[in-house]
Amino acid sequence: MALAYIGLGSNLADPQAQIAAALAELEQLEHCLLSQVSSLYFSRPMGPQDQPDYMNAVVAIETSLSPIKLLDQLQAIENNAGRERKDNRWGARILDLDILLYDQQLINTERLIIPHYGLKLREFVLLPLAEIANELILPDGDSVKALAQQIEKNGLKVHSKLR
Ligand code: ROI
Repeated sequence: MALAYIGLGSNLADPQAQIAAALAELEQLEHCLLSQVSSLYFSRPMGPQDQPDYMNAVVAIETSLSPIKLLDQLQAIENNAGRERKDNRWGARILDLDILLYDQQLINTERLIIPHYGLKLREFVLLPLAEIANELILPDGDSVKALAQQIEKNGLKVHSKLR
């Protein structure tokens, strides 16, 4: 089994309900065990500011799925939520599920880059990750705890418990 960390984000169509529904779907995934769930965080948009605020969370999943099979499953959940795959990389989204880490693997392909490029730069990823994996060391040797202590909070707030 591998240990993967997944980032969840939403800023459309009742973000809190979207994250809760995604969590329920992650719990049902075959060959996956949802092992940890962060709090739900309220966060200001990174990128264009003319979009609603976000809800974000991070979960840990033990899985026997390969990274690409896991990605397929996550994209199916995004599509079920009504996510449109158009060119809106920096725009509002109903549901975003990103593989942040997959064990200590480094993956750099057209479909998948792991560790996720935003991991160390985004408070709404790093702080929920630190909540559930404060002792984690990234593949490049950086400590999640130290990175989380240093990053600008940018108005990030714990909104509620998910578990
Ligand atoms: N901003 C926040 N706060 N949370 C996100 O999940 C998020 N996702 C994105 C962009 C548009 C970069 N901004 C975000 O994809």
